[in-house]
Amino acid sequence: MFGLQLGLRLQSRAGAHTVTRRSVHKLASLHSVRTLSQKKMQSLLYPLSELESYLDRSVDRTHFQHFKPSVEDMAAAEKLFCSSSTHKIDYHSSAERMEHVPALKQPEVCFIGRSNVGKSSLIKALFSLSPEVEVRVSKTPGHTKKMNFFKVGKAFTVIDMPGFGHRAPKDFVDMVEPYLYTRKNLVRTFLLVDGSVGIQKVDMIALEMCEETRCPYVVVMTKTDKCGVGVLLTNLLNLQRVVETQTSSCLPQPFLVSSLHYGGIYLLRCFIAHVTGSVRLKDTSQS
Ligand SMILES: Nc1nc2c(ncn2[C@@H]2O[C@H](COP(=O)(O)OP(=O)(O)OP(=O)(O)O)[C@@H](O)[C@H]2O)c(=O)[nH]1
Ligand SMILES: [Mg+2]
Repeated sequence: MFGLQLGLRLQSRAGAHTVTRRSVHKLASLHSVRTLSQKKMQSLLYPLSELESYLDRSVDRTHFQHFKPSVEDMAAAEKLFCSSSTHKIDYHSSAERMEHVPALKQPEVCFIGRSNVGKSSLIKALFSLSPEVEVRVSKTPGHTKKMNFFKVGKAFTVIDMPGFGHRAPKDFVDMVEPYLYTRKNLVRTFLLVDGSVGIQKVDMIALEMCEETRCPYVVVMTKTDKCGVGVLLTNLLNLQRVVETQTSSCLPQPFLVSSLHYGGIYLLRCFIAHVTGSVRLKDTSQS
């Protein structure tokens, strides 16, 4: 296995990913995470750092550290994801064509990926502190049929895209490509890859499309709770090698998330707040 060739030092396959179902729903906020043991807290807040401990010393960790804000920075970012009377988080509209896309001026971030990879679930987890925001998820691939726009106050807009691949809407390309190529206020695209199965051929096509747009994008590995540490590390190192050798606009650090257990959600909230210019990080070395 690729991970093993790189000196992967496997310890326990269980460990950090064991959070009971009953306790999971309480973990939406940083406040609740702070009540956990140091080890559990680390694994939820900084999933990459937690995985690092399984790697042999010889493995280059440079790309594990590009974005590592403090817990205080994450707490500042979290406030943006809490809806209030002065800061409303809400579904705004849906679009099937570029001409239906709303004329919003705020910075935008969009989520793309294979159907069923967990795009809508990830957005739902990001908005879990505002449960009144309705984001529809489904076991059936091809569920999200339109580009769905969610406004986060006056700060930024989040777009849930239909998936590509299996059961994708027929007009997927006509719908999504023009948006990615021409949307002026799009500040980041998040390309989701299933962390439990690793990067697939169809993900590579999406990666190439992201490269062609020349807009900055980030790879997010989803469903990290669905596999053991060994599989996850193998898939992660494989993905990092692809990003390193075949991309120029992609952030070298992938994000790891579990929308079920909230792993990595706090870090991703902070990254979105940062790239949309909604929070200023205290440690200015983060970029
Ligand atoms: N275990 C686990 N399951 C997840 C996670 N994220 C999503 N799922 C499941 O994956 C399935 C698909 O999730 P969605 O969020 O609807 O996927 P999508 O990418 O929006 O799919 P389309 O809209 O069809 O393109 C659902 O059954 C989710 O419950 C995760 O982090 N962990
Ligand atoms: Mg969806």
